[in-house]
Amino acid sequence: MSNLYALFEDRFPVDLTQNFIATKDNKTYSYQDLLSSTSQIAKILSSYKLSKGDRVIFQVKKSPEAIFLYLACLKLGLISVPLNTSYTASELSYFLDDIEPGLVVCDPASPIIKENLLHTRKNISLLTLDKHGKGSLFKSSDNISHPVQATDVVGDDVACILYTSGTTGKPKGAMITHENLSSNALTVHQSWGFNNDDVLLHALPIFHVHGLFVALNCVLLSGTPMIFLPEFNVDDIIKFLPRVTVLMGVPTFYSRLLLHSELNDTSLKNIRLFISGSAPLLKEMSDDFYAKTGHRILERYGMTETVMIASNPLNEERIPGTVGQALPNIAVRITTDDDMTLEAGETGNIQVSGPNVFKGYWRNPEKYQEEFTKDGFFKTGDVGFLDNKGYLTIVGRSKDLIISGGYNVYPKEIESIMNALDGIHESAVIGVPHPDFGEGVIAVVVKENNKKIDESNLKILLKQELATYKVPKRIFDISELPLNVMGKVQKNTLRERYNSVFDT
Ligand code: MCA
Ligand code: AMP
Repeated sequence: MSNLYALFEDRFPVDLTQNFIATKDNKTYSYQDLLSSTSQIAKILSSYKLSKGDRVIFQVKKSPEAIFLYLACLKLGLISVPLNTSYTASELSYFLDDIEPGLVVCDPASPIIKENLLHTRKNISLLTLDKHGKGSLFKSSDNISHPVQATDVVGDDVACILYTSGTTGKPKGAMITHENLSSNALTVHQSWGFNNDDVLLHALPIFHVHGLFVALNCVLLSGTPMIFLPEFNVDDIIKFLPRVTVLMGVPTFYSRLLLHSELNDTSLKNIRLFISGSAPLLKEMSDDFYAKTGHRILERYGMTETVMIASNPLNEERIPGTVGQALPNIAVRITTDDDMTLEAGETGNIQVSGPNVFKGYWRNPEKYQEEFTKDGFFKTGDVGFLDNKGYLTIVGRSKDLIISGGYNVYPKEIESIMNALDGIHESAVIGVPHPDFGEGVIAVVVKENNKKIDESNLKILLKQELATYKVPKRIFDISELPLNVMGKVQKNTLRERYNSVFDT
């Protein structure tokens, strides 16, 4: 079975009246609703003369209908390209040009509409979908009567393109296939013991691997319900926790939960599993959470290009500070810079191979070649070591990347924008410890001719270009950047100097 949607459909509960989604305001959608809404959207999409392999961008708020839209794309063999809802017009322009979609579905308040971004870009259809699941997407459905069959796809066909940046600062579209997703979905579903009694609390965004694939796949393969919250809000999490068995989140979810006075036996009464990923979960935090709740958070490790790579076990020992062992059928090795495999205990580059590893970067074959070894392992850009039992510890990254609250921020992208601003000679963007987001983004700038730069004005300017989570939380003046003998900015020196700016 190659189409991921067909795999899901095969696992739906026999009784289709069972719940698939319950929303924050207690609206429910059954598996029957999923089937009919997905078919209805598939009919609408097919009336737009889209064919297999065409791209559908969606930049929409989180709603059950957004999930049905994604499922309809899978069903038709269309390639979904979900985009962060906080992207600005200039960020969106890049994606529109790079991906050349046949259709864009966006929120009515998106810059795509407000700034008329499709005006000069021809042959792109536009539909809207708002946070209530309403919009022009549904307007045209009434007079379409023909039924729509799932499109035949082979496992190697691309299901989704998700953007991830790089050291060049230009986002690259990672092409993730039906096989990547199906194999990984089956693996984590089994490894984490998902079963008919589970109810997932879903509070993640649905434009990334974590919320769209990892969480949703486990629900759909079990044919069970999820409580689907529009965003993370710690009071809502506490309110809904007693109704669920599993929560998946980034470390910030757990640090905020730990501070909540109502994290107690009542709120935890039905929970069997807390899962964390997308960013490092500090050992101390894991220990504090264990001490307070009796639950050892299961930490796992993944990437956009590889979906899930490694996980702490469900039933064996979960070792805090590690991301566990390679998942079944996935190989993880540690190497030197010239790809020689290192022994247990030795620190080096983390490389991965398996059916989970993506197909390539959209229209960027050179970049794809660079990221693989001669024998076909993907270079993650993460640095770590394996112990004798195969547990992986991530100690850092060779890539210049900041992970803030589970979102990736690429310094190069921000530096390029800052350096082009009037009055800035050069800049360096770094991540430093942040009590809530794990790492907080800060910028250090050298001004041109001692011009005065106002921090808040600079942030306003940056917000016009960048999604808010990328905008440095603090900006510092410096007379010159510390350079090494090669003329490269010594970011470690800067990180040491500004290490405690977010201390409370
Ligand atoms: C929001 N802001 C942030 C972040 N989120 N700034 C830095 N880092 C963030 N993560 C900005 C807001 O725009 C706002 O800016 C200000 O910070 C305060 O927002 P706040 O209300 O505190 O934030 P929030 O709305 O509560 O969001 C925090 C969050 C959210 C719940 C942690 O960022 C989140 O849902 N993160 C999950 C991301 C995720 O799903 N990552 C998975 C990637 P202003 O005040 O200026 O307006 S997939 C992946 O990494 C791999 C494959 C994997 O392994 O899973
Ligand atoms: P992304 O490019 O958004 O897919 O982010 C992938 C990156 O997130 C990985 O390369 C890691 O650097 C990081 N990451 C994901 N899970 C973990 C984890 N459990 N611990 C540490 N880093 C993680």
